[in-house]
Amino acid sequence: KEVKDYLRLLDKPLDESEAPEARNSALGEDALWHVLYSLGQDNTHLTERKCYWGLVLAVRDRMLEKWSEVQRRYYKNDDKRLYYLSLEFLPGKFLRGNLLALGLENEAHEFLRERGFSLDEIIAKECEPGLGNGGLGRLASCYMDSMATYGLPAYGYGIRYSYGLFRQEIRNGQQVEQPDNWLHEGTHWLIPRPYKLYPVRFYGTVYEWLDDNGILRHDWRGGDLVMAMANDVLVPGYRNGHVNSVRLWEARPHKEFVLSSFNAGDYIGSVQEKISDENISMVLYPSDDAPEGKTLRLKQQYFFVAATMHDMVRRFKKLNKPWDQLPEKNVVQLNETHPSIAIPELMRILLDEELLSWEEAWYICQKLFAYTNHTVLPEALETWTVELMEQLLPRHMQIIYEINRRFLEDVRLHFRDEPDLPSRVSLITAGPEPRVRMSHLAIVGSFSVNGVSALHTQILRDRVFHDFIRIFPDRFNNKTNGVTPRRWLRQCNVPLSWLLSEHLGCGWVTDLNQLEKLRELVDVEEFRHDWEQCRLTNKKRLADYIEKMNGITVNPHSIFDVQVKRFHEYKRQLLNILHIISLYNNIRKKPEVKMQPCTFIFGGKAAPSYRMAKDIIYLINCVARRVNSDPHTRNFLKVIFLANYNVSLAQLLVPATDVSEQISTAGYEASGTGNMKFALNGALTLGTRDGSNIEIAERVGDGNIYLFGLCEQEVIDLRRRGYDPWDIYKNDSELREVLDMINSDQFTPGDPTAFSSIFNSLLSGGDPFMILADYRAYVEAHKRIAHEYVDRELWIKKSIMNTAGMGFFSSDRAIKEYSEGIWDIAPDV
Ligand code: 8GP
Repeated sequence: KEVKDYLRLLDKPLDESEAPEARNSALGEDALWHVLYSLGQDNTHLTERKCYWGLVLAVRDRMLEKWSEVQRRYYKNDDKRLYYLSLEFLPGKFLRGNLLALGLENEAHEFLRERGFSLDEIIAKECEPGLGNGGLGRLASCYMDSMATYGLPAYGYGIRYSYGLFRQEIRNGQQVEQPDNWLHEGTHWLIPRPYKLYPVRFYGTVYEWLDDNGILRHDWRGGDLVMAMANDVLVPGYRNGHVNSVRLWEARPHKEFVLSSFNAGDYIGSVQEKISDENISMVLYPSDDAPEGKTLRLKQQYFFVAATMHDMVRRFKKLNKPWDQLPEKNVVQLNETHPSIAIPELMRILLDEELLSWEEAWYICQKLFAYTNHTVLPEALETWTVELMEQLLPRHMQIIYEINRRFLEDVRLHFRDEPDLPSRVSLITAGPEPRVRMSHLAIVGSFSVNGVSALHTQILRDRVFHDFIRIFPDRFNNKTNGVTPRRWLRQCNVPLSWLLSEHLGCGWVTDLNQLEKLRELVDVEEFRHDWEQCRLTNKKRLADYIEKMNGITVNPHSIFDVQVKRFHEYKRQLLNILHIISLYNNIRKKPEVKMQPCTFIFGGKAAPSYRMAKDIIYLINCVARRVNSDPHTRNFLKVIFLANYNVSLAQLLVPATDVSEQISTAGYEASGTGNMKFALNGALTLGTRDGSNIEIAERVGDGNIYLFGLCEQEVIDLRRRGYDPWDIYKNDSELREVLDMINSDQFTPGDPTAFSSIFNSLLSGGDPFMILADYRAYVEAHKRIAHEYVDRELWIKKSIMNTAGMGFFSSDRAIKEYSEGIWDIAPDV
């Protein structure tokens, strides 16, 4: 069968029979109605923009109807609700996913076609909300999709940043950050709720008073008030008529103008105050794995947490139930420690506003909150100085002291012969500048603490939170991450989706384990042929994009080897580029040896303040410039850096990738989720035994993945024994040549010190991420890949076996595990 057949059908629903019954009016008619009546524009002369926004509003109408039905049902059925608190969400573009979920893709396509527009082109121009940094935010969005598809009574909560993660440009090889003003033309995907407006307090004073029973009570007053305004984003389930929402808080000034200063003639001063209030939700902090100790960041955290707790308490109060039922009717999942100030905030509400006793309030908190940890990097574990906390949130600091006092008292009682234990587990560090350890607060205040892959959870148990395991043995559990098959297969890989549905039916979209049935097809030659054609179609599409964006022609028959993710030393983009340089040297030295052509593709952003990560981006671009212009090598080797890696670009790259680079130092990557997306789409993983790579290997089979290098224990042992990168430098001449090139002006003519910081970190700096230690094993793995890729039958079989084995990594499975193992909530569909 010709692949063209699949392509012709790109915009058609796979499973029309499952599309929900049509509404009375057609989508197109509604879109036209909205152009006139909602946008206030002439709908007899249509532009692409008008059609887009008209469609958005028509789709939104359909979601709103379902959403309000679903909300009423939650209330009527007295469902237990989940609150998923996350400082980041990375949903990607909305239109295609929403059309798919509602089964409206075909109708939208027809509407546009009749007017001379294309759905693909319109979607290409849709702006992407970058309200997250990377893995953590994208995971939150995959989970929202699965919750809606499973039908869970769930709400996402976060911040409506005016500026998302910066837009990355590459100028002269270097990363340049540009503001991401994603709301510049407004968006109808956000539904503003100007009447859902709550005050949030900062600073101020705590007053004490005695209640009728002689109990000391506290009252936090004064300070600055900022208003939190709700904006809802609707999240439809896949073809199940279920719609949930994510509520994003936007900061609004408490008073339009401060009247006193206004009257005193200080007009600008009073406007200034309004501006500083709005700053709270202005911009997302661009650091992936290192927290910013800035006041504004803590303000953001408390701002969205306070508004969210207010919302939860308001809904609960409508039920007229006693307080001890709060955790029976609600559960709060904290995505990392960023929202963990929710614990003292709820304590404050229960103690100071609802006048519960400490014991009652604490009992409720400990049954309500659950915490997910996403990182073991010590520098990423969040702490705040007591000084800042005391200033900004004086009442919360008092409550944290009291939580800590009671907790440590308990620890002393139960672990009498371990006098050091209390200081190790204390919520507050000792020393001249004491700090609050947010992870300790989250652990002590939650009933569940989970890691995001089997290895990661084991590391939490063995190392990071070892002391807490003994204090709370039942609290720790694993929930291996997952990705949504709707966006990461059905939406991003239309040719393969068609092929799958033709052979397996459409059920895999919501039941990914059905991909297992592919195992029966690996030996069917025609099927393998079609599989390869689908992959080639995707690779050509990516090649076109590269040509357009980077002006470089790449061969779609070359191996597409892709490493896209945030730039961080532990993710080891450096290992990748070192190997590329040595390949380059080899081709130049032995032009007679025929090599399998290879295209190495990089993408990813570096935190603006992360010098080393930015140097690595610069190095990659300098190597790319040299390699791509060298007539001796350019038929065999291309190096591409794609600027501004984001969800949309990932959707283009994932289905076109042959080799997925997942090469972090073992023990550092909590899970990874890119690894799952690539393997699901039939890429072969080249990876270390880190994060969820290990579990991927278990599912796809050792023969269908390229694992290499030191495992976590070996990394620790080698470091303990004493690791000297100079030894490797001396003994490996090929690698030495590469390193010496970096330490010269080979890639930066006239500037021999451009990469000396990289060279020094790898050698005199002790190579903290063991790049040289893993170098040989990495090179050998690449040799195996180049060798096996040529055997097309073998490679395609392996590719199919990858997709076949990835059912487990659906976020649907993960969400089911969370809802049964932690949340104790059931679907309401
Ligand atoms: C990331 C982990 O690095 C990644 O391995 C994992 O797949 C992803 O979370 C989802 O679980 N962690 C973070 O993004 C993270 O910890 N960010 C906060 C520390 C700032």
